[in-house]
Amino acid sequence: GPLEEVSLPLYFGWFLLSSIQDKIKCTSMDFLKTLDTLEAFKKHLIDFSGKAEEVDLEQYFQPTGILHCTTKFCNYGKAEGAKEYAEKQAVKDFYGSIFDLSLSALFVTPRTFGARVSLTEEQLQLWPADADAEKQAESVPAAASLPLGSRAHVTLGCAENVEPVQTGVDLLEILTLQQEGQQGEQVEEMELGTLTYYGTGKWLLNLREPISAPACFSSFYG
Ligand code: ACK
Repeated sequence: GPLEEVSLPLYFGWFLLSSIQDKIKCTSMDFLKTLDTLEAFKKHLIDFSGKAEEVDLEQYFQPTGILHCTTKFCNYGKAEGAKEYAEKQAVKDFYGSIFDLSLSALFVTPRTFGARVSLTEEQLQLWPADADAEKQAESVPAAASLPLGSRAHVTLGCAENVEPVQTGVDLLEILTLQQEGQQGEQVEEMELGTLTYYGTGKWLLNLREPISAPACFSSFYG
């Protein structure tokens, strides 16, 4: 009946606790502010504005709501593998549990701003192995050969008219370049870590100290 049809959420994921949300928002805004002032960034401004004009990155990226790391996008049951995922033993067992997520990098592209999440073995039990979330990113074919959980991220902001689903795609693109052996151009040692440029507006800051973020495994209905 209609009730069953809406019993699956829009997505499952880890929802960052509010105390750490504020800290991450501060850290990420500081990063954008600094990135904006770097000569190396200014040199590649055309990737962002189509012109060599200044952009205010803090304005450029719109916040996208509660900070979270999606494990499975279910689309209320319409997404492939949604029901199977919801019935996984690990999903039932860990529902409502608190985890420590490790945010290991920040990345910026002309479309999205996000944090890479490095999952532990335990956390990978909640990653959809069957539907293989990596392969859902059809626009990144080579991503299929990346390790499970490579797509794990927290969306921090999106450019105008860009959907949050793009953040994971952008991360996979960067990781695919790394896997193909592209070193990128190490442009700067920042306080937070090493900043690398991967071309066409793709920037990655590997955090010297990963940010440990407590998060609750749950679901979002909207
Ligand atoms: O930022 P996100 O991870 O990207 O969190 C949102 C959340 O689900 C609600 O929209 C993510 N999302 C949307 N569509 C998909 C999809 N097809 N595959 C994986 N994640 C998706 C989006």
